[in-house]
Amino acid sequence: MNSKVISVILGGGQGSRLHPLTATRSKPAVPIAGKYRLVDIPISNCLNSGIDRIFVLTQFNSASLNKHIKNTYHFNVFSAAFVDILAAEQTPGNAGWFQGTADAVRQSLHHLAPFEFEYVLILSGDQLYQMDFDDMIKNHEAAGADISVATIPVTAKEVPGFGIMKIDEAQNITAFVEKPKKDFESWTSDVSDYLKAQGRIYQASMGIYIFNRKVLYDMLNNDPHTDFGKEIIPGAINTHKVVSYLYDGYWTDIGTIPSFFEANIGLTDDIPQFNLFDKRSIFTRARMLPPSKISGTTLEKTIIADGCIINASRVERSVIGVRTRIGKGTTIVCSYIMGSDYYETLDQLKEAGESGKPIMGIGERCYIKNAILDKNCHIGSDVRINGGEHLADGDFEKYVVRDGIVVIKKEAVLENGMVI
Ligand code: ADQ
Ligand code: ADP
Repeated sequence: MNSKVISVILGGGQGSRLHPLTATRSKPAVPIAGKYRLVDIPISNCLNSGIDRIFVLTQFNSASLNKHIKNTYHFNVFSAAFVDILAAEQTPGNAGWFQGTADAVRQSLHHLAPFEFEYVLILSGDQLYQMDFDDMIKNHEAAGADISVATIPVTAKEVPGFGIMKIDEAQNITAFVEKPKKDFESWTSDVSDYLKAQGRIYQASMGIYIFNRKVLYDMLNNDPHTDFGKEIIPGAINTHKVVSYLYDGYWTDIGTIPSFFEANIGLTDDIPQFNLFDKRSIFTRARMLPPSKISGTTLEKTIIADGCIINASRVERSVIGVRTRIGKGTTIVCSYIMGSDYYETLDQLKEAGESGKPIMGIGERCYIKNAILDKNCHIGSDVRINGGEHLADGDFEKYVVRDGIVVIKKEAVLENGMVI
């Protein structure tokens, strides 16, 4: 295990871009890929890279995040490993929430101080990728860097969403601008013909940083700025050796509803860009669920988690999460069904059948397309959810529409025959 590095995962600000999935939970606890939670991705990358001392910073402390971390990442008495959640807290010296990414790390420095380490690895909590941080650390050491920034080539269309940089031949970052909205043509970099052909001619920050311990403490204690991308990194290139670590694997942001949706549905591709079937495990809670039971269903490019009971007619290009029940005659296309936190008992199911109240899961003869169903939804029979570009964005009592994707809120009850 790497005794030189402590990792800090930025678990999220208010998470408003993932609303309503973050209405009752903090962003790191949002379920992804049918059985994981967002925070499992950066934590697994750390563990697979030999980094086993991890802090997760979050703006609010949710029961589901605490429970997930507590039940998943337990280490034995012979190891110094830990995954600790640090929620924004009021202290005598600080009355409020984290003001930004750097401020969140600044307020957490006193929790890191007692430990022995040389580097702090700072990660975002809302990205999907598999990366060997050990290689980035070696690059950092070989370059004699004070700070390293992981870098990926992007297209002009993507530029306004990223910190864009100029790099010299020795991989030093010589200029950095955060999310330029226009007039960024002069920020192109020299890239390979392969990348040029894809239009990926700008070098972007992935929001993944390594700081030398003293550099981080000095900068955050002496610089009042609150954000890494806007202030700390652009300022540091004039005063420190800031080096780029070029990354060429799959990496995507999952911080918005459309990108979160695409990332989940992308897992159903023949050869997904993010490979769950890899010798590097993605860790998550071991739930001891029964195997899924499927009857009369045509399945096409679909991922099904444990503990489901599926009697649908057809499920296509979808991700079906833990404990999902789907009734007969139902069709699901291009959707992410998160599943349920628990099973209803046979008595509850019988009672629901008699009263006509939809049971937890999805009823019979439904049609669901371009949708995300949060956990514990009760979708009645003959319900039609037809997401797509024809739907305008909006926030309703039981669901939200974002870029044509219908997001059914957690615990929502959709009565028989409801049409969206
Ligand atoms: P963004 O991702 O847009 O850009 P930001 O919104 O600051 O930057 O979020 C970075 C990460 O920190 C996210 O995971 C976010 O949820 C989390 N975060 C934000 N505020 C937080 C807070 N107060 N407390 C805890 N966590 C918080 C950054 C860089 C760009 C870079 C992109 C790559 O600023 O330069 O290109 O990441 O995605
Ligand atoms: P997951 O499998 O998603 O990690 P859990 O199995 O831990 O989730 O359950 C998630 C939440 O559901 C927990 O807060 C748990 O207390 C709650 N839960 C479990 N059983 C029931 C139930 N019968 N009724 C209501 N909530 C329940």
